Amino acid sequence: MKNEEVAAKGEFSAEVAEWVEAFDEVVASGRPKAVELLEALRLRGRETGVVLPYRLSTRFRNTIPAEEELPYPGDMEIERRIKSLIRWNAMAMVHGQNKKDPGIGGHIATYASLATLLEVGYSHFFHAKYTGEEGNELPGDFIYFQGHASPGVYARAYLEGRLNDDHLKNFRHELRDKPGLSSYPHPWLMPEFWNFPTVSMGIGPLNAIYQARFMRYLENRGLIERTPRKIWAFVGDGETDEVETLGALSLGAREKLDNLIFVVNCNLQRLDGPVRGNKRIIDELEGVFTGAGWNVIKVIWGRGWDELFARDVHGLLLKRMEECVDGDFQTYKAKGGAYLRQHFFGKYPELLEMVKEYTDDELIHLQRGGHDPVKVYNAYKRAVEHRGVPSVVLAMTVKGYGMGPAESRNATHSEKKLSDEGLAAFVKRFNIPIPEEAAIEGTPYRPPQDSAEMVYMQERRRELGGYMPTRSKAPTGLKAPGLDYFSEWTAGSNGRTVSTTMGFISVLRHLLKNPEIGQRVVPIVPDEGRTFGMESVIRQVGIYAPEGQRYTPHDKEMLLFYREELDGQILEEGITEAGAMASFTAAGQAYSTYKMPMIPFYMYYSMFGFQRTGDLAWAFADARGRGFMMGGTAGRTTMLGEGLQHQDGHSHLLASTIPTCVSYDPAFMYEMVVVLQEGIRRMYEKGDDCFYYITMYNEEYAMPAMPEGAAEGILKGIYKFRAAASLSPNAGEATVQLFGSGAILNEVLRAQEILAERFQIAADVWSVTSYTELRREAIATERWNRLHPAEAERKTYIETALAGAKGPIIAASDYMKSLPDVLAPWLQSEGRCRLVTLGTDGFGRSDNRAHLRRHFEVNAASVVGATLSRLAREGKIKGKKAQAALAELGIDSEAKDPARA
Ligand SMILES: Cc1ncc(C[n+]2csc(CCOP(=O)(O)OP(=O)(O)O)c2C)c(N)n1
Ligand SMILES: [Mg+2]
Repeated sequence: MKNEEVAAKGEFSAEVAEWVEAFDEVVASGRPKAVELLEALRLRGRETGVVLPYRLSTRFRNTIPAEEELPYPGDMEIERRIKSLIRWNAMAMVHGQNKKDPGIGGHIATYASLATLLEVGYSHFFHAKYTGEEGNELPGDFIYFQGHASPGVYARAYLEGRLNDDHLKNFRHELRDKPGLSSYPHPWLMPEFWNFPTVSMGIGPLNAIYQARFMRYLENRGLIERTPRKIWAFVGDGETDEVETLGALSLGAREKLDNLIFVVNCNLQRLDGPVRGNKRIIDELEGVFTGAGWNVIKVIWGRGWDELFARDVHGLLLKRMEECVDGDFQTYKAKGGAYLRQHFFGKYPELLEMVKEYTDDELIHLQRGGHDPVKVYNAYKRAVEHRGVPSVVLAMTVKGYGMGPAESRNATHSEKKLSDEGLAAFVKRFNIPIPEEAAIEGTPYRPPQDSAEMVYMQERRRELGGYMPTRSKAPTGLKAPGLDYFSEWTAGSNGRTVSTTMGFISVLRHLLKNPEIGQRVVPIVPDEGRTFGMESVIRQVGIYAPEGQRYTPHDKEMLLFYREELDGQILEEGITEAGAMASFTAAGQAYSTYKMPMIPFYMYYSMFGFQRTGDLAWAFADARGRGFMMGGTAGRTTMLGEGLQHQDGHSHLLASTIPTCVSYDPAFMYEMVVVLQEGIRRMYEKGDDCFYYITMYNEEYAMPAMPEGAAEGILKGIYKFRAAASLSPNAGEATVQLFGSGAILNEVLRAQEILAERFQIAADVWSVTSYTELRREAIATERWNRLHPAEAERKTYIETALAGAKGPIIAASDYMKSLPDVLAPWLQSEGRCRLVTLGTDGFGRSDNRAHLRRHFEVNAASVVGATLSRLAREGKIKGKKAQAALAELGIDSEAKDPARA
């Protein structure tokens, strides 16, 4: 730029213009030199006290200047054809289905905006495999797709021949005789296709970050080879409002995750309207990602604008763009070329002049960057090659691109079908060779296999290692240790008092040493390692730290110092249960994604588990995740002191809502190791797609030895722990049954003694390890009975287990009453429910266990009181006698109901 031109801009004085001209000359001699000069000036400025205001966003234009772009390596014309065919088939699939089955739904506008961003990836970047230097095969990339763009992913798979017409016909018709396509990415429903559930917004991006981290973890631990593979996460701009999307960005830069690429599809719209009508989402995201230390690549304008920018010597075009907010950009797209000319260019006569040779149609077809393969290619190439930190591509697109009048309108998101004319226009615009009637019917179209576009498309995928996504169902192939491996815990603690948490940590240490599976164990903890007594584990296997330990820990002289290692085995997440769940997810899927079965044990405050990150647990199940969630400091009355926020009385109910979550509430260590052994066997030897939730308490008591033959009952959910007769030989047959779970089993055992000694009532005590498993078995049996009325009725396990056990059943646990109540249908006698449930409904309090258990009415006295009260109702003892006994037991019959207090 000439000096006088600069001055003519009116932005600079003549003196400054001279400096600018000198700078331009430096730029002309080479950009690195110019960077060096600016850096030197910045430093000099700081020394002299001249500091510029700090800004995290740059001008509203592409990060990569046009002159630095590399030419496109593919055949753009053929790729455009392929993209048009995919656009059509996605549209035909959704449209056709809604015509046949009104209201079945599906999204097309999102894929319409995403097509180029995905297709450039499919043609040039997404590796299903890599080839190593010796021609050896290396594993491929992971892709997290925007969930509701799945019609486009299916449409490509259809063109590729992986899906057929029946699949397309059965999009959102999963329950028909032919194979169906699930609405969104669900590995549970399409286990050979989808890898990562993403449609609950925010979960995909969060999981992608921790996936990238877990990949490095496996590499640094030497379990997998370091390869060039990438993790691509496609994210909606509206989706960035979810805290999960942006909340973990800093981990990416901190751990130098240059294997991670985010592509944010900035179509400026979400469901109800613009993402940032009054601002620009791209500026905001640039600031956020830059601040988090990511490499940001903005792709705002397509090639059509390059020429205008080149002519924009006065910087007026950029200025005009920066005057606009996203709401304006949407309006321009929606209203067409004439409006754009009048309202955008028309503001400045120079701009109007600049476009005087453009027709209105040409103006409106000046593309946004996310629809220009050249711009997208260059951005991806930079992202892939960037080293040291993750990259984000912020690509501006149009929601509903190509959908004619629906483009850019707020209603686009819910556009499931175009009008008949719209469909006819679509096939015309995108040159799909089918008759108009077929278009109106939403008929898919696949060109002959030997057509140029099909040959090209197959060739590109061959080159990049095959089709994507594909999910591997690799066998797990681990051998679980037998129960004898856990004999230290099945033998009991010999009177020594321990908690199940302490016990579990010792089991964990033992498992970490196991020659077969020790290396596969992944302890995960969100800053509660010390709460659970993990110091010894930290010493034993170290905390994973990609930079090792760059400082001398202050407790270095201690035996159990804070040890961080490059190949440390523990994932100490810091205070993020969501992040820890994401690590758990990456590890729990590793048997499929890395063909490397890993056994995560995620230990956390049980109150901050399903309650806080329930949707991540749901996605974990959908992803066929395997592993152990270990809910520590469990039980509303066993977790003393902390009070309302920490005392968990419902995680077992929440766990029961997830179909593949197998949950247990063990009281004793032998129960826990029986469950752990079976869990490892089922998930890692047998290959069941399930995961385990086990609660751990911090109350210390003596652990008994495992009674003979208890294992089956422990796993099914119930077994008799102490019969009345074994308490006192002349007790006679029990007339009452007591159920206890977790730490509350001890209260129940004391109640059994009080009933025998003070009231001469013989009661059997049962340990209920899982109400949820018992119920699942019972409803399955009942369903069978319902569907086979002509056959002999089958008995549920709970009924079989209790056969011959007489009298009312008093159940107590540290969880809500609705947990034992799930068995009520199978615990009836003569038209009355035998079950009396005690539980911890209501908000917690800060106090000690004795007071908490009295308050929630789950202590031994309350179990005795409930028994006597029930016997009185059954006419077995006098009501007055029972009432007096309650008083003697210290029970205040007029106390406030804890469920409402
Ligand atoms: C947690 C969650 N909340 C709400 C939704 C419903 N939903 C589906 S798509 C969508 C809008 C998405 O907007 P954006 O992220 O900008 O994606 P676009 O379709 O514009 O590409 C919403 C709210 C969801 N899927 N997940
Ligand atoms: Mg959007």
